[in-house]
Amino acid sequence: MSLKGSRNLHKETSLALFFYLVLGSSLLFGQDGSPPVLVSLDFSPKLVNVSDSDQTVTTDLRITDNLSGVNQLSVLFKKSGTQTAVSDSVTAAASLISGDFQDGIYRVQVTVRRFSPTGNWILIITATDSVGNALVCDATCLAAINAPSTLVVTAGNSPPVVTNPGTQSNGNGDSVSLQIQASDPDGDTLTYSAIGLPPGLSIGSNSGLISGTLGLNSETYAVFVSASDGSISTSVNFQWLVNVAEASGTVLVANFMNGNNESLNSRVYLWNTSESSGNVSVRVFTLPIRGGTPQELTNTPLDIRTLRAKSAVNIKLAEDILAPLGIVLPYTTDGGNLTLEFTIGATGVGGSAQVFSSSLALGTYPLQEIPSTASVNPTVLAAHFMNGNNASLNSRVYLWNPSASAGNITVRVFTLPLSGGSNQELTPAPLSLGALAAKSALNVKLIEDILIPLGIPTPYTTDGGNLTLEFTITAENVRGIAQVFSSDLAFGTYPMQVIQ
Ligand SMILES: [Ca+2]
Ligand SMILES: [Ca+2]
Repeated sequence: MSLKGSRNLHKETSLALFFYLVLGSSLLFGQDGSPPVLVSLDFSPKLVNVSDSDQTVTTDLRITDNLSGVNQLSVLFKKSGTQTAVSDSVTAAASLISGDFQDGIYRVQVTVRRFSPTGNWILIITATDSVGNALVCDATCLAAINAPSTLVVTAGNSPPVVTNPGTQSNGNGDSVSLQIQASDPDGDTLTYSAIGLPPGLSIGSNSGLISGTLGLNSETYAVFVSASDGSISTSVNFQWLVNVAEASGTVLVANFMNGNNESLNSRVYLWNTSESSGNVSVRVFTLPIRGGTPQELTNTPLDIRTLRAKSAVNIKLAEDILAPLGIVLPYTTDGGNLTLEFTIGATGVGGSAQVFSSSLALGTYPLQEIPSTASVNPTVLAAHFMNGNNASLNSRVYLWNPSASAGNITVRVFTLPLSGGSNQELTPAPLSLGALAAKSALNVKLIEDILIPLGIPTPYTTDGGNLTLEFTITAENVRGIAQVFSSDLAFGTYPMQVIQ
């Protein structure tokens, strides 16, 4: 066979193969046995608020079908776990916006009615071709093509969500640009505001961008940033250190009320939250009643031990602290009350302390976290008394001034009405309680030191006898701690609070 003949034979074979494949496949696939295939999908919005009106959700999807083409298409959103659903079933012709029924882009809109149940609504797509082959695509199938499957239905106004940027640290003269990250679940437009920013910085009310150039002040600032949706605002607070090294020691304060007796097994549990180890030391202070002289019982901080990163230690008050300091037990001055200030000398530590006395429920308090870097001046401390304003209940507030300078204490007294009641201040002007020395504690009697001088008849019985007190300590860089105690009321005893 010639070369030419061989080439012709090859051409004929190829042609035969071509016809075989084309005709054969027509015969083989002459019946449409395949359901439509969902290629891609998206819907918008992903969250609807049904408080005020019906809400429309628009779904765009691309579907292919071999051979007969898409005929019917249904988009259904169903509240998970219920029968509640909204859907729109349309003919493909009505919703085809581009392409054809074998490869087309479709748009389907559903209406979520006002007052619909809130929660997550799951999307289900069904599509049928012209001969009845059906596709059903739910969350699993949608996930397989990276398509969304959950519609969030909400009602009412949700507050903005603001991400706390955490402690900021800059040098003098730095140029600053910090974007506050916030969003609103309802899609409301947010406006931003800030208080306490270091001089030179400001926040864009529409952008949430904090920018500017820092001055030469070396200080720690307590910054409060708020984002408002027009009716509700959400705030975050963080510290801004300008030319100040981050705190290397955390200060934790614990009060012992008559719990310094060895038999009471009084302890402090400390937790080092840092990733680095730190040296634990303690200073011991008296806790005198008003008029008494507060003083420190340690000449220098007492070293206790090194605390490893992410570690806890169980410190015995009598054996580990008071005995080594030569303090005779039990300590009976000032009603036997003591305040202890622990410092963990680790990097970037935020610590926790818990006080425990085995025989005294009132000696047990929840974990406390008290930042050592302080900047707010003055400090406001709030304390609540529930029916604890009777003289026989021996109600008191223990105050601690952690500042290195003395501060004047004032108090304002407010009612604590039930919801619906009107609240009011019972003090015509803040009542002065005198000065609190640096690093000192004070035991303030509610009845004798506050209510009687204010001329408030006791026991106070309006509003169920409940009162709120706001203490202010005017001192440098103070952060304060208040603890409420009523001897006969377990519920009158509260942990120390740190309130910036
Ligand atoms: Ca088909
Ligand atoms: Ca909102």
